[in-house]
Amino acid sequence: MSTTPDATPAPATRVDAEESHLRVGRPATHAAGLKAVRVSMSRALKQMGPVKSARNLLTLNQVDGFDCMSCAWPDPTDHRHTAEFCENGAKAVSWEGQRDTVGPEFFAAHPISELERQSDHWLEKQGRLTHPMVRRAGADHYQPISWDAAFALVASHLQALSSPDEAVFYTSGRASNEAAFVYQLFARAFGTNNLPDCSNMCHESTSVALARTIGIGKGSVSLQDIHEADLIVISGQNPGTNHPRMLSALEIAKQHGAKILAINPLREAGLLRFDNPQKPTGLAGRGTGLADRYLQIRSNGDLALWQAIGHLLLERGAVDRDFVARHTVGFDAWAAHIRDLDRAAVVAATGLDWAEIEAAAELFATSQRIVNCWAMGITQHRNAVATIGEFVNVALLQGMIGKPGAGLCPVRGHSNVQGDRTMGIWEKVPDAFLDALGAEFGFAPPREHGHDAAAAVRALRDGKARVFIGLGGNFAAAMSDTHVTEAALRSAALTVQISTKLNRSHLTAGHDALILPTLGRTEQDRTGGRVQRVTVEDSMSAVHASRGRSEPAGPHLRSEVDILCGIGSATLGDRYGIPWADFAADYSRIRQSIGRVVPGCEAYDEKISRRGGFTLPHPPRDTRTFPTPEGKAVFTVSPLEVATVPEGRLVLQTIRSHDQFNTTVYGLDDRYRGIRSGRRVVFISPADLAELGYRDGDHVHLVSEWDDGIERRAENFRLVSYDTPKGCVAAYYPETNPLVPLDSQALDSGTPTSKWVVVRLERV
Ligand SMILES: Nc1nc2c(c(=O)[nH]1)N[C@H]1C(S)=C(S)[C@@H](COP(=O)(O)OP(=O)(O)OC[C@H]3O[C@@H](n4cnc5c(=O)[nH]c(N)nc54)[C@H](O)[C@@H]3O)O[C@H]1N2
Ligand SMILES: Nc1nc2c(c(=O)[nH]1)N[C@H]1C(S)=C(S)[C@@H](COP(=O)(O)OP(=O)(O)OC[C@H]3O[C@@H](n4cnc5c(=O)[nH]c(N)nc54)[C@H](O)[C@@H]3O)O[C@H]1N2
Ligand SMILES: [Mo]
Repeated sequence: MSTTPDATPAPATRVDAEESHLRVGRPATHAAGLKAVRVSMSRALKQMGPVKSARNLLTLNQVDGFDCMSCAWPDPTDHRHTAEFCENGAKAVSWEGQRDTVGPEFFAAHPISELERQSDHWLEKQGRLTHPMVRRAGADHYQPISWDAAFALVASHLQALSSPDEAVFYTSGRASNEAAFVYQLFARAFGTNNLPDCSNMCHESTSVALARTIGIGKGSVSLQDIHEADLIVISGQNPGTNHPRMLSALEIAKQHGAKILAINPLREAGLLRFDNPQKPTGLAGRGTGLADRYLQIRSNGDLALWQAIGHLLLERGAVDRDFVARHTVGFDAWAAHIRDLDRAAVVAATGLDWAEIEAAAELFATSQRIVNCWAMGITQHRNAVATIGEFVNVALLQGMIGKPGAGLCPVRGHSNVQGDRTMGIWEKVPDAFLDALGAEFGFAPPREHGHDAAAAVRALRDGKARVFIGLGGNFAAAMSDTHVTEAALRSAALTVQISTKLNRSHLTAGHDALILPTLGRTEQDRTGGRVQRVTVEDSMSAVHASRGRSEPAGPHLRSEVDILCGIGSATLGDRYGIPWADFAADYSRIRQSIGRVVPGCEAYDEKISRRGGFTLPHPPRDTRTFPTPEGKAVFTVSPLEVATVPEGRLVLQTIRSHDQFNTTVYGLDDRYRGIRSGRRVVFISPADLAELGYRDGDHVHLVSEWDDGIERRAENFRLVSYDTPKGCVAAYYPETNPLVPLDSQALDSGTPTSKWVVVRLERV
């Protein structure tokens, strides 16, 4: 066995000083309540001051305000509360609205070699980036640079490449539709489809599975469907933390008599009970019970569980025969496969009793309107695409697509990740999109598929890519195999980060490196001397406008659109006559092109001007038509495999705390799981503690083992005895990303298997 050959400082040196105060208490049994209001108000006041707090929080998610950037959950079209946000939305807004700034003096005082040793929490906490900065090859400091010189530097690096495919254009899912459209146009006019995005690490498995089975890679429900469902299934998702506004929708459904089935290895507080802080009963701490049944499944047991549910439904004839006959293909093969299910294998894979599974199937059999929700606990597994195929199988069996109160509901993460895809941020965008793009702008877009996130790392690592541009996000920390990813970025000729806050990706600079500071969602965008608005799409395909109100964090900030048009113009000049300056001066010009290029967006500028925007077409939802090659929805057959780990090893899932947004660590608490002032914890079952000879409070190193024989390490975690199935442990990301091997990816979608990492513990 060898260790990772890399000079990167070990993450242990990046531990936050506050971590020495780590305290562990009891996990909560309900979410939100008065405490959530207190936390959001105190964060807002501390970071933004009273005036900005009021302005920002009152326009959040209002029809005429800005779209919350904390998740992709939809806004209600009617009955919006004055405060249509949640604790974590308020945290995201406060974080962006922070008054501290990071400008030239900061970078003069702090060399990169010093910043590298700071934690992710510390880095972002320093404040908003205010000036374009450059790090020239060999220097240890970032220095100020003018916008024009920055654009010229990008252009000269891009022009020096021997092929456009040596450039990688990454996008994080906060970029607006306008920015995303301009960005993909630029990449393709430059000559490459290398457009990896955060989706590759997130819901890619969903997009692949749904495109293959129902013909469109998006969910099939509206918010109204959730309200009207009589059974809501929530697998691999922690909405109390990551989509708190979803709890309000669940509360409405419960009041209408819905049942909730939660499927999760951890008993997450937000799935148990909700005290709605927007209602007096919630503030008084009574609230609504949520999950009626809780299947505490073993990690990755979902495929087996859903095969069992399909099997039991078939056995009792709970089948919508008319739907199956009219709208699907492949039923017979699937039914033959599922009939002789190996029950013992199901019990082994899920860790559940057969009786529990039967009771869950009973819920399905007796429900008329079923909505099935899922997130990262499903998508970030090796067999994720197959598992989501099983979700679809069960939905097709019962005819749960394209009827009120029913459907498939992948719950997206980043607030505009779905919109970015619609706008063509996709390394494998369909030819029809490229045809329309080429026709609109008079050029022949490249046809060869580009790199996804993992392929981009490999290309950089192997010297096949030389320039990395990040439109938002924090690729260095978000991507798997931290040491490999960081080294890959460092080997680039140029890295460019278009960002709001300082993060790890600014410190893994290529030979030359640029930080280009941009406006956030909350800020007024006055590009071209007029107040501009942008548009976004939520998890349920609803598109609407977003307009920030607050004063930008500094006078030198530019909007994402403006920056991208600057790069486009500097690099391509007037090649193909793309009107970069006009696009930046008036975003309506971009929307006119979107209207002609993007399917479903005809008359775009007009439709987004309507109150509340519009919803994109979704043929399965709208008319039960399935745009697959077969013209019908497709049952898929997958083998039932029981994933096992070697003796003495554990399966680690890497998750979010209640006090972070992805790699942005707001604070060191995870209130619902009973953790205060620390993040380096491993949640482990009492049975594993006993079997491996440890006690709660012991400290360990985590060592991940993978086929390549390289040992990946993350140092110094406190063991926390926790209610999790035996063999399944959990710890926070991004600290544990050094453990996820780059090549450990979901089949067909390439998503890093962030919820399945085989580890052993080593005593400190
Ligand atoms: N406040 C806040 N909001 C966010 C984010 C954030 O970081 N902070 N991130 C945004 C983004 S980009 C995304 S993608 C979403 C993420 O939203 P989630 O998917 O809710 O995020 P995770 O923390 O990864 O939680 C995964 C859940 O899946 C469960 N799980 C793990 N493995 C399995 C399994 O094998 N089977 C089952 N059934 N369950 C499993 C875990 O116990 C956990 O409850 O949230 C978005 N919203
Ligand atoms: N181990 C493990 N790894 C994971 C996951 C996991 O569950 N486990 N989850 C994966 C998932 S689901 C996702 S989506 C990815 C997230 O990957 P990313 O989207 O790349 O990461 P974020 O942490 O959301 O990016 C944070 C940075 O975005 C910048 N930013 C914030 N707002 C704006 C804005 O308005 N404009 C611009 N231009 N920049 C802005 C700030 O500089 C901030 O530092 O991580 C993935 N990685
Ligand atoms: Mo995500």
